[in-house]
Amino acid sequence: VDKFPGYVRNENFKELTENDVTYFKSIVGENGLVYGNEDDLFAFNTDWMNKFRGKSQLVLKPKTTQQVSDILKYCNEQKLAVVPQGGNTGLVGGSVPVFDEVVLNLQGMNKIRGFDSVSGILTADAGCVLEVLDNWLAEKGYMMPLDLGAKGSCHIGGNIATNAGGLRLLRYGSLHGTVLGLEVVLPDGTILDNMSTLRKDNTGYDLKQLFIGSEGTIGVITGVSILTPHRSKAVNVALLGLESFEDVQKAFKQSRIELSEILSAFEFWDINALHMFKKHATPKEVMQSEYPFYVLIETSGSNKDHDDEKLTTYLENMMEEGVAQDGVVAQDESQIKNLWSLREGFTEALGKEPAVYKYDISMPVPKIYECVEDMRQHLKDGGVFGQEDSPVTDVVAYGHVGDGNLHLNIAAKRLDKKTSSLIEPYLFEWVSKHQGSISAEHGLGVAKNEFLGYSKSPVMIQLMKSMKNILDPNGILNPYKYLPSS
Ligand code: FAD
Ligand code: 2HG
Ligand code: ZN
Repeated sequence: VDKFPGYVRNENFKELTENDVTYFKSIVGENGLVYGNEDDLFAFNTDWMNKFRGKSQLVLKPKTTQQVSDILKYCNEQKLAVVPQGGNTGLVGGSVPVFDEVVLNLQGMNKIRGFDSVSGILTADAGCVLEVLDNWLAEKGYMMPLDLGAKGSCHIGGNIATNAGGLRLLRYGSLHGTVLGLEVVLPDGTILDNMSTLRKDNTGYDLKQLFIGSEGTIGVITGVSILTPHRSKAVNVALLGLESFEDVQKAFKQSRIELSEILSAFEFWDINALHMFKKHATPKEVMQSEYPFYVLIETSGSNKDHDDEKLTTYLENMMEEGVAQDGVVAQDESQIKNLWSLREGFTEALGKEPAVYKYDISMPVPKIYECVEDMRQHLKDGGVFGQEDSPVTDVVAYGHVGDGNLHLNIAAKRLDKKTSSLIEPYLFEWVSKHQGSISAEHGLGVAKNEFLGYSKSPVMIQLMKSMKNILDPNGILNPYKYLPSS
């Protein structure tokens, strides 16, 4: 399967030689690389969705910042293209090579560097797995400020490189706020030590911000300083069943008033998402009947009685006012886990479909479901959805309501040109018309880079290209991605 149709290898990049491999061995040692064996290389060449696959012959696994620096210095001099890779859970094809780029995988850089239990500031290597950090912090009464379904595999460096949002952004904010400092190796090998542990520092341009969400195109993140919140003593999770997206919005608006400071997540999914989950996994039954929409609400606070009372009153009000048709509160840890695993399980369930067109868009909250309904109708009108033999089998919606972030997933029997040309650029035009973003949290990679113009002006794109040229004049870092080719 040609996973990168239409791409042409940049002939300015050198092809890997035995001499190069010998040189890399002198940096990372025999055990610090994977070379030549297709089977061993497969997992590093293939993305999480099995949608994109490159042909790299070499994976390097440095253990120190100095090794990363030595590798990049050499690659830059030799014009060897490089793909930085974390846990390889990205959903836009950014973490795998397009052609024969060297994979620079950060999994060997997994040490916690320090923790200040007064301020809650954690410093760590970029290759630390998010869940490992979270479990480590749990013992100290703290938690990571972000959480996502891929926590067991994704790296904190990968999270920062993609500016991942996740399930609790509503409460703890974006990485642009919680990341206090970064250590980054620039494409020429220069180590940029910006590992600040200060909450406040208004001295000069805030350079670290440039690397948050830069998807490995201007530097390799090797170290992270991040502000972590206290782990809440009392956590509640409730599930609501609702009739309409109008009601989802009412429930959200009211949750901000009634649950206010203890609200830590407000997630939604539609009945199609539930059916998709049920098709590929067995959820623990939590509600007797099915509803067109579901909302998962999490509260996190310091006083269980206080939180219980608030949540119960909120749920009673929602039921009395007819906003929610049904509501349950998880009674223990395992029920909380079940509800979250249902919400976090849609991506994996969809991954079991023969093909999925995946979109991650943001827009004003009232527009979210209009977008889904419009797409369903558009695909029906286009003759690819709604009949027994249609290629599209379902249009599934879920997402982070609190962030105005919709995950629109179009399941299909196969990927075909007619369907994809009906979806793109139609969807991006729709999003742009409603002042939205074509990529809310997953980034651009190779899946969305050519459509950047729907979310950013020509002046902004030109400035981005100029910045890329300043930092990476040879264009060795993560080529063919992120910025539009023309
Ligand atoms: P990778 O996939 O390895 O890399 C992603 C990008 O970052 C690539 O461009 C890569 O080149 C670059 N990169 C990686 N590490 C570095 C580094 N150290 N320095 C420089 N560049 C680097 N995303 C969300 O925002 N919210 C979610 O809720 C969410 N849920 C997910 C659930 C599932 C089941 C899955 C599979 C993915 C989900 N994602 C989500 C997408 C994804 O962005 C995140 O999983 C994560 O942030 C990627 O981290 P990673 O370490 O796997 O990075
Ligand atoms: C989520 O919120 C992730 O579950 C993945 O961002 C979204 O599968 C998706 O499209
Ligand atoms: Zn998400």
